[in-house]
Amino acid sequence: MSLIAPIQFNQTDLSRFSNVTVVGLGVTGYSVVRYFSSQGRSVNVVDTRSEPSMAANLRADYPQVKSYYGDLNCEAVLGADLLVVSPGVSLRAPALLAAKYNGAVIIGDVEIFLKVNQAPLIAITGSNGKSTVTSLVGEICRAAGMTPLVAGNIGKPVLDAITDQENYNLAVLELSSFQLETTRSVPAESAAILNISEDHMDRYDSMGDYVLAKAKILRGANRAILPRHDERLEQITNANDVLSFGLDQPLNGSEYGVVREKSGRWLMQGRERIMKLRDVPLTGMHNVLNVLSALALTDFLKLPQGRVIEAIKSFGGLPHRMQTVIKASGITWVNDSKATNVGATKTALQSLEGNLIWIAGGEGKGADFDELKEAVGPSMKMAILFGSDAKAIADSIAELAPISHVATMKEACELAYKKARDGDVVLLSPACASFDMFRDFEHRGQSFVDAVLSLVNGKAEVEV
Ligand code: UMA
Ligand code: ADP
Repeated sequence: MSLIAPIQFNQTDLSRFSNVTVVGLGVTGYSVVRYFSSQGRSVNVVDTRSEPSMAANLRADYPQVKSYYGDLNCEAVLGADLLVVSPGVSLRAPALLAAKYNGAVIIGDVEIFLKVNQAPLIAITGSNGKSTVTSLVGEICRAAGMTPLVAGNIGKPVLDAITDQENYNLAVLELSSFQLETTRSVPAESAAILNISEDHMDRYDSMGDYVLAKAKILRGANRAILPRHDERLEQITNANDVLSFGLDQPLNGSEYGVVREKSGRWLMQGRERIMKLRDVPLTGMHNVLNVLSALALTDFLKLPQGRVIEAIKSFGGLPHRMQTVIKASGITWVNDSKATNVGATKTALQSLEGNLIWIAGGEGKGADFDELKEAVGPSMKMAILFGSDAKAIADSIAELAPISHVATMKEACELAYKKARDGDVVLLSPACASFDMFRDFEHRGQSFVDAVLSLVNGKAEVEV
């Protein structure tokens, strides 16, 4: 059975459903409960954990909501006519398949949002760069005087904006492949697939399934924003317009790119210069691609260009993405904890100069770490590995760099501190999810920052 099974739900009116069950009680599930409750509707909640993260909030704020914890295989799922499923829950869970067989409709929070949202929509997906581009688009629109809602996979559940009656005149949504699985189509003014590289292979049968989930973002879009020269993506859109971005020269007004002139490199739309590349404050050419895609995504709004450029110039990026923590004794410590897949780490390794000590590992989500080989060169002094897939990474790069295994982030940083010399870069870019050792990527990044600052500021003792 395909994971990307068509969703049967095609009515604006949710009132035809009398038995609504919210599956998963994280931030999404809780926001769905809030939304239905604000409409005077009752729902049930199910979760496989015995004490889900929002259970205490539910008990305090919605004591009337019936909860079923520990197993999805319960009457609330099997007897439901509408299941609103959180992105982290696989649609292949046997209880969900059984409910679907019994006739239940399965949707996600984004599908509900899209039915009630009145504002123009910009939608963004991709394997990497989603949060960076989503935030930048938000900043550009804000600088141009708009009031954007920035929500979705970036961390703010979309329905909260409706429940809280937020005032916005543009919705900028980051959408994950999981969220797109439970969404029928996305009526966006412009929708981007930033890039595709392997991720979440523990949830998809193949890259084809993953690409298809991502491609849903183009279904219903007026304009598709796509990377140039990606054959997989070029053929899957039927949007009215396609704008492309890439690091090569753009040939016409629907292409964004880079041109080298005597005065330096310029970001261009067709033959029109937009801004000098050196005025982009973010490091790495992947971030130039991110800026170009943000320009393409906002093209339809025809915003004042001066404001747009100012917003880009003052965008410092998000924490935990190639963030310099400190430069001390000639050593640069970089936190790239958000690199939760091989593609992001490959980009990080390729964009840094100088000798490198690389800290990586975690839960690999079924990834093929051989992909990293081409990014591991002679400048890598050592790789320090931890977490459940440390051995798999070590197996892939064994002949390319010296490897040390450690048990904790503190040990990793202490070892890097001992080995690093003037001019070296110490990079945390795990290529893995964090949940085997940390709450989330922020917790992992903060553990790195704390350990580094403690070592550099002399608070921690290390035998050198
Ligand atoms: N759960 C089950 N059964 C399962 C799996 C999960 O009951 O088989 C329960 C868990 O016990 C937990 C709840 O579901 O109580 C968690 O739900 P969730 O995993 O959907 O997480 P939320 O807290 O609702 O956060 C989700 C996104 N999480 C995932 O997609 C895994 C957040 O993206 C997103 O910010 C948030 O909605 C708001 O839209 C996080 C993420 O890691 C950052 N996304 C992935 C990524 O970026 O790679 C896709
Ligand atoms: P996402 O929301 O898709 O996870 P982020 O903007 O949070 O994307 O960045 C996640 C990781 O991907 C970081 O390590 C970052 O340095 C890297 N990254 C950002 N943009 C790109 C890109 N265009 N191509 C490859 N890697 C990228």
